[in-house]
Amino acid sequence: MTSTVPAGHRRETDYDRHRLRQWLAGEARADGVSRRRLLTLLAATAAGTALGAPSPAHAAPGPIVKPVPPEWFITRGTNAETRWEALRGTGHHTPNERFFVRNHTATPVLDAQDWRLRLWGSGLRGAPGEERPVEFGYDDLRALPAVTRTAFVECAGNGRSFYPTQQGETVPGTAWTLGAIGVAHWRGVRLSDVLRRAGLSRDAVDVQPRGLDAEYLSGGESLGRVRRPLPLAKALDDVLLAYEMNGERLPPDHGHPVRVLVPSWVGIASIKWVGDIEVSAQPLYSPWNTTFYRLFGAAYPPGGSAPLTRQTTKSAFELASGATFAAGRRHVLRGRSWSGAGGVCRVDVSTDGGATWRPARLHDRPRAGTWTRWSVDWRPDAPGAAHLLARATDTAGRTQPDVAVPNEQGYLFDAVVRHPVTVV
Ligand SMILES: Nc1nc2c(c(=O)[nH]1)N[C@H]1C(S)=C(S)[C@@H](COP(=O)(O)O)O[C@H]1N2
Ligand SMILES: [Mo]
Repeated sequence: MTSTVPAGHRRETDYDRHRLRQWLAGEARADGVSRRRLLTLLAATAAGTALGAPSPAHAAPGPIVKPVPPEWFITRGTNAETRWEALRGTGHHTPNERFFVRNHTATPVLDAQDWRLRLWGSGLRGAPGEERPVEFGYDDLRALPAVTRTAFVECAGNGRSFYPTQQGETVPGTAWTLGAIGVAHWRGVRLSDVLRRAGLSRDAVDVQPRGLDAEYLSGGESLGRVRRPLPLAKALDDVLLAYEMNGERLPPDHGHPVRVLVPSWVGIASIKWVGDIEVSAQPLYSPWNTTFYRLFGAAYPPGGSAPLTRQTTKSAFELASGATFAAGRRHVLRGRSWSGAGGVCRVDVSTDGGATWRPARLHDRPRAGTWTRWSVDWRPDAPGAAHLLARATDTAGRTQPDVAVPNEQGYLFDAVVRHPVTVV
């Protein structure tokens, strides 16, 4: 299938502007933007081509603070993708040094002692218009009951490059292979504890955390600081405000001093460097749940799907693309599979391009929100090119398909990936 993006919108900035208009139209209908404000924003967008220069806030030394050596990472603009071969032998949790980074702009370096988290909005108790904001410092959070959880953070665009390479579909955005995921052991406080202490009203429906990183420019237009609404039901369920990652203070690139951690959901929900949380008695909208992180395309309603929530199911080999294997020897192929709908409880592997399949040995108990490691033996007999495939099934009964249903922005690729290798 070809992209349904109109031909005039193929350039990314045009495309973003097109989407911004759709977003504004949708939000206007949803009563969020007055007609006058809408016209002002559209006029600014039309003039937006002149606004390409980065603002001083974007002029940091680099978008990422930690070293991103080429043996561990593929850098992609302001982002760094983890190489799957760099996960070999790393255990269940991804070391912080090797964890992928997805930055809309650049990592801000913040001091925990100066940091404040402000909760505000119509979903807090108080007379209408007089809801009082509540602030927490870093030490206030550390004094609350601590909880820990193993969970992945995975970008909704992980696997995007396989839409073009396996399915012939053109999609804009970062061309991730499968390395926009990492699993960590997080420590922090429950968002529900903080919301209750702030005085949650019975009318609250949405909460919207916002990052302290710079405003995000798209097509020359500022979309404001990165923020995305969470329905209250999820916010009260298993969401953390995390201050530790794998037993260390949260590193700058992953949200120091505090990030939101939304288990099993698309990575954009896990707002880094959180500075404030709007608690609202009305549904909230931001470009990150309207323009972006919805599915648009032939298979979806004209206004797009509902905002993305859970991740799909994927599998990856702990191998470089094009890895070589000696013919006539026994090799152990290792990989990991994960899903946003439950633990992965079955993985089938093919070493002959999908002709025959056999079950892999699983090395983790299937658990929701994290991956299952697996292995199979392989003794290739003839030299030549080959494709390795892995197909996961989760405890909710979902199995990876052969083809992913396409969407214009290339989110949620879930099909079985063909991993090229060479037998020598
Ligand atoms: N404030 C802020 N939070 C953010 C982002 C961002 O750019 N700014 N990127 C989001 C996206 S798209 C993803 S996939 C994850 C990536 O988390 P990581 O960089 O710790 O791997 O963070 C999310 N939280
Ligand atoms: Mo992401």
